[in-house]
Amino acid sequence: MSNNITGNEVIHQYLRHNKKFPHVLCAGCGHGIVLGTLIRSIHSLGIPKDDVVVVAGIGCSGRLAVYVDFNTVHTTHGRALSFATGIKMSNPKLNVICIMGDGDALSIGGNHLIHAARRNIGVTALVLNNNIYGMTGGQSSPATPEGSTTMTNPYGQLDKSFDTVELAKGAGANFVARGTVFHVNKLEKIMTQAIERPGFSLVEAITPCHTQFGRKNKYKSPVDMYNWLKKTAVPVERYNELPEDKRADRMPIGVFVERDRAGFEEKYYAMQRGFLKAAAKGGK
Ligand SMILES: Cc1ncc(C[n+]2csc(CCOP(=O)(O)OP(=O)(O)O)c2C)c(N)n1
Ligand code: SF4
Repeated sequence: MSNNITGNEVIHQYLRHNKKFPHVLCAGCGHGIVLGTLIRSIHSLGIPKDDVVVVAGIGCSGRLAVYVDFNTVHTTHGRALSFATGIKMSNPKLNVICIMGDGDALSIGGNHLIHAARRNIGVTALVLNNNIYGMTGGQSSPATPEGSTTMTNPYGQLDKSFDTVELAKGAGANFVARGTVFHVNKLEKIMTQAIERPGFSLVEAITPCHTQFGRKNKYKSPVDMYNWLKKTAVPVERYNELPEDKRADRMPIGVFVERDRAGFEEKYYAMQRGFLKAAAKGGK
């Protein structure tokens, strides 16, 4: 894979051109930007395609796995992290990257997310948060903001939404970050750091779904949604200095946690080596 190319040429080297296109994403969808960012991160790290496994659940976000020429698994809704855990355990040398929507990761797959973070399995989890179930027609997800309108909450969402970053922090992930598809260079940097770090890394990528979320709320066009990201997102360092009353409509982005706990697979194989050594010496 040549490193002397730039821009779109990089992305084109990693796509399954002859098999899976045209893609299914709506015009203005942010998911493609996340995929481009992921490809550029992997390219900049110089990781060979064969050493990457992309595991995705079901959803518009889940479709991303089928477009890229890595080892890919397009698996069941909510179970991407279970498959990813198995793959990482069977071959820890692989870079295993999970792509999940907010419905996929926080609702049906929420339990897997908590425990993957707690276990600190060496997987990079990308949560593509568009605040809605995009593929199935705009049902509320656990990331749908309180008060917003959706197909299943036409009079306004009453539940408080999950804060993905706080959830992953609390569950014990080694690396937790948030970016947006508007701040694409920052997102790429974050993703690169996430892939490099051992143990469980979670990147929440805020990505607009105008089709199912935006137009039911105050965003008349996809451009309005990107402007919303531009206006709302603030680097976490600046956010922390804001007085409480100025934080309400702002969303911190950046890196929230960088820990150095050994990944589960590292601990498991170290334990196994210990047993084998003891057995070779005639012990138990
Ligand atoms: C076990 C199971 N339950 C439900 C579905 C239906 N389903 C497919 S995609 C989806 C939601 C997708 O939303 P999200 O994960 O947020 O991804 P997005 O489409 O927004 O990218 C649902 C409920 C399914 N395919 N499998
Ligand atoms: S429905 Fe939403 S998430 Fe799905 S492709 Fe369209 S804009 Fe993207």
